Amino acid sequence: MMEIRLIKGDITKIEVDAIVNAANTSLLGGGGVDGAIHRVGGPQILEECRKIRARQGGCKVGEAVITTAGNLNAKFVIHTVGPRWNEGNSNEAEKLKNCYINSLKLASENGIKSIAFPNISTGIYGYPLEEAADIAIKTVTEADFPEIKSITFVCFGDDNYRLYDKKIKQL
Ligand code: AR6
Repeated sequence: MMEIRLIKGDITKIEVDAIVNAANTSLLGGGGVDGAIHRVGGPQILEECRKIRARQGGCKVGEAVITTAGNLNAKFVIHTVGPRWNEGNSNEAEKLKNCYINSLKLASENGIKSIAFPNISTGIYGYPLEEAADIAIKTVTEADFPEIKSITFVCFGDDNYRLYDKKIKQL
């Protein structure tokens, strides 16, 4: 039985096997949650991201890669790249769904039992909060990865927290 949890706050503080990063295709860091993860996690994460870049040239939108987690409480960071909101004209919903599925798939392949997601694409990438929340919750509840026992949504802002709280209670 998979548990769905909701926490308001900073994902770098969460104690789970893996936290997910809302990265960009370069994997070289940025602002928002990506900036926070690299800042708290330390240089080891970026070093591993550079190796992945050398091997496969970054990460495409909707895909995910995994590194260790440096100084974070988590054991791994799963870096996924959300879509930039383009008024719904660029297949954003499918791409956002793929972020959650591919992150869970990678987690499952790496023996991860607990994972925490930020609200991918809803910051700098401008995805409308309600649509993004619907996709995130529907995708993880319908996903079938029996080894993953716990999925935590970590909401940084009040608006996202309230939305998730309402929607998760309706499940
Ligand atoms: N913990 C949890 N959630 C956070 C944190 C944190 N410490 N900080 C911000 N958020 P964003 P995106 C929330 O902008 O929209 C970067 O430059 C934030 O409130 O981090 O996918 C990357 O390198 C929002 O709800 O990611 C990319 O270039 C959510 O995390 C670009 O931003 C996502 O906001 C990706 O944009």
